[in-house]
Amino acid sequence: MNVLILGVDGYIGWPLALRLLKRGHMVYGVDSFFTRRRVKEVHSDSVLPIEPFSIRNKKLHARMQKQVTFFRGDVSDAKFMYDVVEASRPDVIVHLAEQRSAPYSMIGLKQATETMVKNIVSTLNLIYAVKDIVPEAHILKMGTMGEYGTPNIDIPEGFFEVEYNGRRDYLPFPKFASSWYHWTKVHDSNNLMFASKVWNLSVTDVMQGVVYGTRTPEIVETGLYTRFDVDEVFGTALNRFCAQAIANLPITPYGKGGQTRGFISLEDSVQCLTLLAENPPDRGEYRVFNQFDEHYSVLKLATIVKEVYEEEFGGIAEIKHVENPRVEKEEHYYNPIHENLKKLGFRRTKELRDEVELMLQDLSQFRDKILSMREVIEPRTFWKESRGLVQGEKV
Ligand code: USQ
Repeated sequence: MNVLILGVDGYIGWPLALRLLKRGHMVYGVDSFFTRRRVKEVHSDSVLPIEPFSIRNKKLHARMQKQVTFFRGDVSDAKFMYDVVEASRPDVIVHLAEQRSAPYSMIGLKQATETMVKNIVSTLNLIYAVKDIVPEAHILKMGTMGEYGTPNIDIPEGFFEVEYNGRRDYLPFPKFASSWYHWTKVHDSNNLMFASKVWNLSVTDVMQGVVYGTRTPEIVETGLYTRFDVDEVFGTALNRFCAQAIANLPITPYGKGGQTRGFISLEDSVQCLTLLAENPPDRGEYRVFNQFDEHYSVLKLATIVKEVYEEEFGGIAEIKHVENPRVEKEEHYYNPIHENLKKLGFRRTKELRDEVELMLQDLSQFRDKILSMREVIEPRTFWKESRGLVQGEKV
């Protein structure tokens, strides 16, 4: 297949490109290096070293005799999106090119606006480019489990049967996100569902949980890491906890730590996206997958990291409940259904504790770098304090 990956320089985009190349697909990739720039802006860096894309791609060629056909640009620019789709004529487009940090979107009005515009407009551009150029192509779009929020009932995969005032229907499940970022994904989902109906487009909307991990087999084979963020803006829970443990910094469940989310390893995320790309929906079908392996509370994860670190690395890890910078439930019911990927053949590749041990091993080489980042690791983006219009700032 011709696969176009939007966001090919990212945490998931890069390992996905390696996997699809290995499986014999032609891989086109797009990136504007937005994440690299914004991570710098918050004075942080990827803990695992990553080289500029052109060098990464050259090394990939030297090691795998294959590489990504790369286009540099911003997919919220419609002309650029059309040009790339025209040049690559994809069978499937994997859209990972959105601003993906909830805290970033909550820093202030400027960041909220940037997240809203870039995310929603990029998906709209993709919809139109596919409709006009490759109407049979499959749009494989990264959404998030965070679209659903944490309702006090089970969460189905996108749609559910509902009875109201004596009548029944099969409707989209209500969404209740908890950051501007997560809301952009809700808006994208609505736009995709509508576009699929009007123009008969084939869409897979992936409600993915929090991803963790440092490795996929291709990363190990090529020695070419993917980025790994642990700062409070771009780092995510389990990745941060492992970095905190290895650098002897306190592990930070926010508030009570009962916040429960679906989690999936990087390897399994790549496995799922590959399965979905290779098993497209019917023409005109809009389908939803809840993509995670297991759900855990953040306190449970903090405890697992502490135990693995103490058993395998011989140190002492401290768990410190810090003030929660977010507005979210810290104790709640959580039971999302996740059967559809299993029906396509998804099987977990590693147990969580084994993956945590590998992460700790990989991160142990970069202990000093993590320590030098301690200030940006501590939470400081408080939802309640999100900045409004600042004089002199261009929104
Ligand atoms: N959390 C802590 N301590 C930390 C960091 C986070 O307790 O040091 C808590 C948060 O308060 C939250 C939970 O962990 O309750 C998840 O936070 P996160 O930063 O790991 O993930 P989140 O902000 O939800 O976003 C991440 C990705 C996003 C993706 C989403 C999937 O950045 O791109 O869409 O995970 S999900 O969470 O299922 O919506």
